Amino acid sequence: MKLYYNPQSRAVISKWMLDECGAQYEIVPIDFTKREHKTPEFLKINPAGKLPALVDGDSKIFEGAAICLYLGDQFPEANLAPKIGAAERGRYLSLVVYSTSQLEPAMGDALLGGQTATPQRGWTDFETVKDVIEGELGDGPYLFGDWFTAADVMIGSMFIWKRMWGGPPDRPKLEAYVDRLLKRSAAMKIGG
Ligand SMILES: N[C@@H](CCC(=O)N[C@@H](CS)C(=O)NCC(=O)O)C(=O)O
Repeated sequence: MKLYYNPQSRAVISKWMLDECGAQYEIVPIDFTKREHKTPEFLKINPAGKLPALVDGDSKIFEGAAICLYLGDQFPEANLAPKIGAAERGRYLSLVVYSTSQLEPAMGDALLGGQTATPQRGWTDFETVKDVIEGELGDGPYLFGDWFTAADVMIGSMFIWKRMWGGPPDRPKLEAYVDRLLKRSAAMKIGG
């Protein structure tokens, strides 16, 4: 497997997932300043010209959520994803997709200053998203109780990123979740 990577990009999330899977992989460094992510060769891997991107044999996967879902299924021995047919599968897929479709843009609006949420826009405001995540976390320690899954990689990475970005402390339950995630030996490292 090849992970197209820049340490200052969302590719750090895919790297975290690869490490949790115990995967053997090669890092292909991408220099944004040289626009290596816009070359014709790279656009054949990710037509959107963005990181992360993963190549596994003949499979080319882009979008961080898709990469996480793909790896969760490719490494069943890592036990990071409910199997097809399992009762938890639907909620698992929902949480992974939610991470980039609602959590990430809502967090972006809150931290970077965005438009006011409208019901038609597709994602809500950050406080509502936090209500949802807190509810899904329940008593934890992870989104599926004691079971750490790729949903924790995708949802948790957003809150880890927020802490490292230097945002104000969040709700205690979410900060405690970040503390737990960062104690994992494979935990995401930004800039590493
Ligand atoms: N929704 C995409 C977002 C990808 C994305 O925006 N990546 C940024 C780096 S974090 C990028 O490659 N930016 C360079 C550019 O768009 O030119 C995902 O989750 O994979």
